[in-house]
Amino acid sequence: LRDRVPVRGPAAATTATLTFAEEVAALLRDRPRRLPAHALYDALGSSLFDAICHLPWYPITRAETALLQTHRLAILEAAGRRPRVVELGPGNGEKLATLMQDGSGDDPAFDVHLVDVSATALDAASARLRRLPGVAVHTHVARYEVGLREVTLSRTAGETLLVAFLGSNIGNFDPPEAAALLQDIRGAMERGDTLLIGADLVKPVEQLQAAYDDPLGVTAAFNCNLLVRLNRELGADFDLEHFAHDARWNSRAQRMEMHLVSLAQQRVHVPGAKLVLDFHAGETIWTESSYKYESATFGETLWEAGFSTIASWQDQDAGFLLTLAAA
Ligand code: AVI
Repeated sequence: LRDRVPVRGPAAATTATLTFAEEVAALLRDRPRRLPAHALYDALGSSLFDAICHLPWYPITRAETALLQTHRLAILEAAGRRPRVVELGPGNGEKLATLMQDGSGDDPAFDVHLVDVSATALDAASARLRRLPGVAVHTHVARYEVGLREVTLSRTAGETLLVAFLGSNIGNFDPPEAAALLQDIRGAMERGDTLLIGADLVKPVEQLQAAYDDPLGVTAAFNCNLLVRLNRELGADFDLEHFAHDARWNSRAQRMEMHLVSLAQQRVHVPGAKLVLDFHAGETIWTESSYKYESATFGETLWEAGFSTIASWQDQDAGFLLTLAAA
């Protein structure tokens, strides 16, 4: 999610040309006001996201890990047994570790490439994966499509590629951006390569609401930490007592939205972005979108980008779909 700027929602990532301060300035001036979703993942934000993944109300990670555990051999078999593995946005590396868990023995090492714009995220994931026997880890601090191209440039003849795009990361892109990203990924792959992709599905609103506004307040902290980050990095004076986490289901767009709501009329200074902001009570800063897919049509989304589904596995309780598709 940290590598493209969605069309209308909160920017999922920085562009190559804008500095963080410039990007924040442009998005906070916009109406509705926005902040870049990739900025959620500083060191504290990444730890809070890890905590979210353990919450009983956030089933995505558990469901995906269980599906990977159950189907790992089928996935690796279809991917060519010893594929070169690329993960886009690896998080803490746990999901890929589930897939690669026994790379030991006399077989050649699994070559694993991790791509993310955040060096901090890559450090955590590579440390975890390097502990596995028979796994050689390479990191690429780059936007997804750039890192993927780097990986494909060093491919050896006959080697197949397995691209992993897990954890519903696709959901953090607006549909046109998601389509363009999938096409970019397909463009970097060759026939015989495979894509392993997770997608969170539309489900009852109460479940979504609990997942994005959990009773422990961890997701609220994850969202509000964006303001802590702006205070630290851009010298802003956001008063955390005067903003609140707000998670809403947008049924027309089929997405959960995270916002930060101003609880009062107030003025905030962000000197690092040369901004003075006047908020009225109830005004929001839109920080993230999480699109939810329909299992019946996700295959079509992949097909339109040039992939054909090999197999898909669904966790019915969690409403989560893991799909293996051929390039
Ligand atoms: C990383 N991404 C798939 C998460 C999601 O569900 O959209 C980020 C998240 N936001 C709130 N909770 C988790």
